[in-house]
Amino acid sequence: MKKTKNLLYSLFFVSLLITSCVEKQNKPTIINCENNVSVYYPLDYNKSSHTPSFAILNEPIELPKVTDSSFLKVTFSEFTDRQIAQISFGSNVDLYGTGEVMGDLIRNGKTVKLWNTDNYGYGKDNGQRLYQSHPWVLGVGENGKSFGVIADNTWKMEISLGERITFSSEGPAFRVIVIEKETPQEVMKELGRLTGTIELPPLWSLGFHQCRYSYYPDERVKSLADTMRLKHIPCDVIWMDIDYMQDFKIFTFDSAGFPNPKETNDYLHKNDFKSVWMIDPGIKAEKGFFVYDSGEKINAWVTTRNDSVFLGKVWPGDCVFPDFTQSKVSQWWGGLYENFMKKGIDGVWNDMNEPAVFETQDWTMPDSNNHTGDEYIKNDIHLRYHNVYGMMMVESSRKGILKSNSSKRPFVLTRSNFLGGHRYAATWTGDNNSSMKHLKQSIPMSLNLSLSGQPFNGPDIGGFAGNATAELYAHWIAVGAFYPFSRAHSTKGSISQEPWSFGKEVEIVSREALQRRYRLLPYLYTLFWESSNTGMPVMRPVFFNNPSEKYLRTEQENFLLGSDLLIVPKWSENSQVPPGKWRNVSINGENSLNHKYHPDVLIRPGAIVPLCNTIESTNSFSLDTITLLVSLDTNLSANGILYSDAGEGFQYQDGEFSVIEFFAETKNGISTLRTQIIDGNSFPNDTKINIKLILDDRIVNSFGLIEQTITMKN
Ligand code: NBV
Repeated sequence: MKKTKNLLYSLFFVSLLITSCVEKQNKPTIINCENNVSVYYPLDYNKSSHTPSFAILNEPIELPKVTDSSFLKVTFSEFTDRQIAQISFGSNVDLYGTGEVMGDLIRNGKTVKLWNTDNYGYGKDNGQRLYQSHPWVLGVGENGKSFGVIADNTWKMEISLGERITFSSEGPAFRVIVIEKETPQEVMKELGRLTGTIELPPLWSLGFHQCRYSYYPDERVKSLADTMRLKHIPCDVIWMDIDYMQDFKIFTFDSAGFPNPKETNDYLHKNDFKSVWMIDPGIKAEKGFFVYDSGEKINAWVTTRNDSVFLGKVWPGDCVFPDFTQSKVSQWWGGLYENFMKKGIDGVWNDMNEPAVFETQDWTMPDSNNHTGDEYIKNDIHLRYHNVYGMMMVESSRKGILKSNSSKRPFVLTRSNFLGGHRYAATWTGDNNSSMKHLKQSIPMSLNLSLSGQPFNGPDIGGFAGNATAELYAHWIAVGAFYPFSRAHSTKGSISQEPWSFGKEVEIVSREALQRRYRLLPYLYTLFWESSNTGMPVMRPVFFNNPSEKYLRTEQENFLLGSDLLIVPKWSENSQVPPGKWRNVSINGENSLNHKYHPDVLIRPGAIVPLCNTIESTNSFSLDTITLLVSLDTNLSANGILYSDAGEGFQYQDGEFSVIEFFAETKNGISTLRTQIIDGNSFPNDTKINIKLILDDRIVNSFGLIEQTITMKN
């Protein structure tokens, strides 16, 4: 009796608590749109707290009739301190996405904080909040039928993935956009339509990048470049970290270490390298420093709740922070790149843009700080703009860099970003550790970033914090050659982590690994072209091959590069390979099967993959001779595609490109290969083609010219 009474009391108090916390449960207004997109608005939606949308570039187009045929149910509820949107999706759905996260590829049961955080070694909060925020979930049902959900909200938020998807935000009520499609690929393409896709990157940025915190002084940079060439390690880019700056002041050069950056860049260019230099958002608050003085003139800074300029400590000491919510500030910021790029700089690295602020409780600026805004972006507090601070910075950087030289494709790398920010910058996954754990983690992390609309991404190869061992580095470079963004980086004070730092064996592994990447450039570049057209990721989870095969859904060691190559790292333990005869291929003469480090590369049955010759820099990239890896399917046929253009500049927008399709088939023991130029007007018509027809027990080699029908006897 006493027990029942107690239970009744507790029930009474719980319901009291619930009713006092929940102010309203409300029924959304549903707008059905084209392409199976629906937008759900909560009752208290206030447009001005969320527009313009940072994630959405192309607003969904409303349909005249409301159908509400969705199998998903979206509900909103309002608490005193938070706004919640919940999406019920039924059972047996695997969830992915949620951006840059630690943990498994499958996100069911996980909670992620969307609060961009400088998270060294992924140590804070168990890595459950990292440098970027992507309020996006991809759901894949039992038969492959899929959906995607965007919470169109920049305010501080949490996503938890239980029986329902719950977005819980500390800001005002927000809208939810739902995409429903037959396959996950279709969902990704729709995400690409709504958020926009990447711009075609310069070809050189798909090469290998060598970085360290920091190569100093310029002579060390030059000797690094010399060693790369001397040892024939394929490499395109050398990176300058903060120590090139004078007293960490952005847009300046250390007079002792980098007295003549133009000459350093000329040297790199002469040796077929490009250079990328770092720019942080924190500006030393020092009268007489030209960046500070010019920003001061236009009141460019983020202010405190009391309207005084906010000062925060970063590398140079007390700093001010550009307030990118004002267009005049973005333009001023973009303009700073003009003289900078004139020093022969090819690309820019925006770091610390969460923004990271030292000696503060949460390593960033206060939520209550003020962003002035203008007629486009509303004045509001930092809690609203924190997650898009990095995105606004890279948008301004990219536009400024493009303006400084409108005939070159800008390359910007960013640490912080937001859903949709792929339009402006490629990304790396911040300060990982030199550990096997983080090498393995890099695959699901890059995959979920890719599934969150960020195709151009990769981690620090070798690991940033701590010291790599020979074993770790060899494994990492061997797999890292297949990341969409392939850059080795390491921190100050760690041992050297160049391809030759761990002895002869690892040097050879590194060379071979990067030779594999460089030979795959025609295929890789075609994938980036596809991504820039459709939003499809470059690096894809294995289940993309066959979304209705449940056993592929958890695979997070192997991954697909495009749809035709499966990368199987040597450390993978439970390799799940899609159905059909995926054949092991040698990309550059190597035999991965008997190799300790090189991942196996398996080609999809029915695929034709184009390769170029072995090169050490994309400066020597040419399609005068190509090699086609041909793997027939059970119908004894295969096809493939190759996109090519100048690899730089924008002439491709005026037709200076080509798209070629290849078809192979075998009939009565005779195989034929046909090529067809299907678009564009700039393919060299005397391209020589080497064909490698990969059969179960041997490879049949043949050759011919483009546009000829080539026959071979099996
Ligand atoms: O600029 C120095 C580093 C950089 O190398 C790294 O890649 C960034 O993630 N930066 C962070 C600041 C300090 C790190 C300890």
